[in-house]
Amino acid sequence: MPWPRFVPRLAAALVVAASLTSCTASSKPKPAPRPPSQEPTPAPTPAPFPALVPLPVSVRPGDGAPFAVSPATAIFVQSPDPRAMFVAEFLAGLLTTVGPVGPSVTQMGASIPEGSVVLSLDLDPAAGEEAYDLSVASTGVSLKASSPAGLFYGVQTLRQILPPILEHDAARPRPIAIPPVRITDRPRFAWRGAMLDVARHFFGVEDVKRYLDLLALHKMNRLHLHLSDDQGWRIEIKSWPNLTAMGARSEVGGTVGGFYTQEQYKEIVAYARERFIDIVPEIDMPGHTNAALSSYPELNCDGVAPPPYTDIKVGFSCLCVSDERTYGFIDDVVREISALTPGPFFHAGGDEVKKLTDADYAQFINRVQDIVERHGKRLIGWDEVALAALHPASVIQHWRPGTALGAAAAKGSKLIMSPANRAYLDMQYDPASFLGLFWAGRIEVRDAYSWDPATLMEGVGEGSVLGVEAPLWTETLATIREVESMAFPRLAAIAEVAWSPQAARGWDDFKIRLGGQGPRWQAMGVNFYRSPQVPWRP
Ligand code: IFG
Repeated sequence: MPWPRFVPRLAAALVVAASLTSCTASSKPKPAPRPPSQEPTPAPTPAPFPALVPLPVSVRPGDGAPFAVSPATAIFVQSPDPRAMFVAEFLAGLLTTVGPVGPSVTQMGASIPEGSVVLSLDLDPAAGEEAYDLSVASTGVSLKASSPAGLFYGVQTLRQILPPILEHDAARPRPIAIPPVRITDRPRFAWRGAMLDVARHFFGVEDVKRYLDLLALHKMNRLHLHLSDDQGWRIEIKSWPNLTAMGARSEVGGTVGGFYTQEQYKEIVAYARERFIDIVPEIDMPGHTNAALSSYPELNCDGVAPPPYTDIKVGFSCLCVSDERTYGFIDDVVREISALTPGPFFHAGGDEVKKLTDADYAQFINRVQDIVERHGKRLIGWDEVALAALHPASVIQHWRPGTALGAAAAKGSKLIMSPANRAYLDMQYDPASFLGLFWAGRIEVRDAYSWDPATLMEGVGEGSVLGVEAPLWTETLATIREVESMAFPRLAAIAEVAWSPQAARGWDDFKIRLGGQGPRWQAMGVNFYRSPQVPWRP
């Protein structure tokens, strides 16, 4: 059946039809039917405004007719920046209304007809680097930002206003009507991150890209890849080939592991950067190193390489910190990975070291800090690194509930907050869960949502907090669908903790908006946990 030629009034009719309330029978006699010309047009009661997560700073629904997207709709991006063009193309892909051809996209258009979508970078920079200003009216859509990243986040918000069915590649509705609204927004924290442990179980490039897509939808901008541990070394190091030739052969449970060639790692980095996400590589040291130690005898103090390890204990492995060859190894690894990583950070791990004195541990971290900085990166470490003489540029990632880091903050260290009893997505939801662990306690969605990173820890206020990150350790997770079932819906909660103003956040409102994400996640095929705490919209 040929689709009806799309006309704006059809969109208006759709909105009105969708909002008509059904008349209820009343005891009063029915008034005599009036001639059609006098039938009052029912005032359209606006449907509840689409559910937005994370909550923007300001959302003011407009009045008047919606913006009607049609095959004639054109997108203009009034900046020569190629990254702004990527955002426009990304939006065009979402707004495809007729077959495989989406709206036209013009960069630096000379004349812009009414009824267009206009992206521009002329928002006052004082609004914030990742801020955006979105205005939808029947006459057109305007999205302003002070950086391409801001444009991208404005498009993610617009995406959540669009019908979820648009996420289906195959089905495209006709027509699309976008309700009028004015949204001004900016993130609370600069670091809005997730960590994926690809060492315990290996996840290939396509799985990582899938995870990046889901992070991008929620305005998150950091993906920390845990690239090495006792069970596996997951990135090619050309100067130490056995790290992957031997150290990547297995994973937890003894199944086949895997690794990223440097070309594949660059592919992940590029895909992430297009979506304004920095990849943060982690080589965990001096502990969590059995995969490296089993690949090179000379990295072991006794010169004997231990066997590969496929169980899930921690703390038993340690590089030989008293042997200079270890620092040559670390220098090669940091050099090669840093050269492939445009982002400013290198994560050196530092967690769960049971084989060293505090003094030897601190001395080791101090040397690694120098190596990382020599290769142009800023060190990040799990919160044990606070024992070392950290430079102000180095970042502490808080993970152990109860750790006191106020003194480090007072000395100028910045923190990423990843409290294991709030943000560890490998923690089970409840005792009925069969995936995940529970050493830090069980975390339901409300637990992941109801905390403030700036008041969590004594002496660590807003100014000391770079932001929030949700680690997902994969001892018990072997597939991306299992990862999704642990990550969602809690990652959306963490995304709001990281983005939205604390004073505007509340569980009773959030759970409704979170429930509203269900249809979109279903359209995207996300294997999300239907938490009983959330009123999931069908
Ligand atoms: N702690 C270990 C991880 C992982 C985790 C599982 C950190 C920093 C427990 N270290 O979290 O390697 O085993 O929940």
